[in-house]
Amino acid sequence: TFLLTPDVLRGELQCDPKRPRSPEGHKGTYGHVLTAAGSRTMSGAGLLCSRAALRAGSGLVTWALPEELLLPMSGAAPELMLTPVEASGRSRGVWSEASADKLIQLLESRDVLAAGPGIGRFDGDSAWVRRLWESSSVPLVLDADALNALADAPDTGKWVPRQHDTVLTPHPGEMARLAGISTAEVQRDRIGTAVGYALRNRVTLVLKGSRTVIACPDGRAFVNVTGHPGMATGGTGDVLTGIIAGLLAQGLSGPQAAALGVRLHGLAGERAAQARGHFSSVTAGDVIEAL
Ligand code: NPW
Ligand code: AMP
Ligand code: MG
Repeated sequence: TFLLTPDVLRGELQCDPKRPRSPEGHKGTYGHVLTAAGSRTMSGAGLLCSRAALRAGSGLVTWALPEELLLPMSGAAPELMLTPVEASGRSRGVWSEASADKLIQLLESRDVLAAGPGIGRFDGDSAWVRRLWESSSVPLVLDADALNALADAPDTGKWVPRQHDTVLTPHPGEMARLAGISTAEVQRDRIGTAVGYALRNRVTLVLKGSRTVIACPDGRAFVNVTGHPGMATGGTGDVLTGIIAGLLAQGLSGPQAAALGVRLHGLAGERAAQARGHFSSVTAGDVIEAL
């Protein structure tokens, strides 16, 4: 277990926090993120996640959202491309199991999928997440409702193992659902819980909260020291998901993107607090702007 300092990022994780860009690079060089996020009552989660992926440096970002949100969200961030996923009839404005097929098809020309923020719960959602887990051949970041679906899914041990990086970003409540223990038990042993889950499931596990833990599939753990309690505000987790996806799109590995993303997210929160004058006033949108 390491404290996550710039030296540890460079040495242990072989990740240069000031990664240079090639002068020859173009938007295709820096990856294309697909975000699957937002629903009728939580469109903001999708917008924050998608904008954060752009701000983290991804060349292109396409936001997949329920068809009902397409018009209301067009123009909300002109840099984003929007693509509707099927959500018709009774379930307009929300996600359905059929959305997974559309996402798999969209991933044929995208480099990373970030799924979960603001999606909500729906019937059959564990089948949806299994389809993404087994059939997407790109790095995956799962957060929020994608994690709740994963927690509900039966027989995850029998799923086809993923050949690409998988990053899970639970807060302690989501971690408790994933591990089948209480939130208090998670908080009593944050490092042990995160490392145990990462090792058993061969994923990078980001256990959020004060002193976020990044646990790698090889058993190493990193403890972040940036950020502040002002970041305990709606939408900051959705922003982190977008940042990690944006870094994966630029070629970082799961552990590198998770560790650098968590550190930068906290530093951006600190800058936003300076700009606002008090940390209690920081909002998730401020964190994106401070990046
Ligand atoms: P308690 O109460 O302490 O037992 P949920 P959510 C726990 C979307 N959003 N330390 C805590 O449990 C998300 O993306 C949309 C300890 C808490 O009550 C999701 O899709 C927004 N415990 C959806 O909302 C902005 C902690 O977990 C419970 C903890 C639901 O996500 C907001 C809450 O977890 C939001 O991002 C900590 N640090 N953190 C938008 N603008 O569209 C959490 N807990 O039930 O999973 O609800 O996180 O609000
Ligand atoms: P979520 O609960 O998914 O919205 O994520 C909340 C984000 O804010 C995560 O990145 C947490 O690590 C961060 N956060 C929440 N509370 C604190 C805290 N007390 N100190 C530092 N960061 C926090
Ligand atoms: Mg969240």
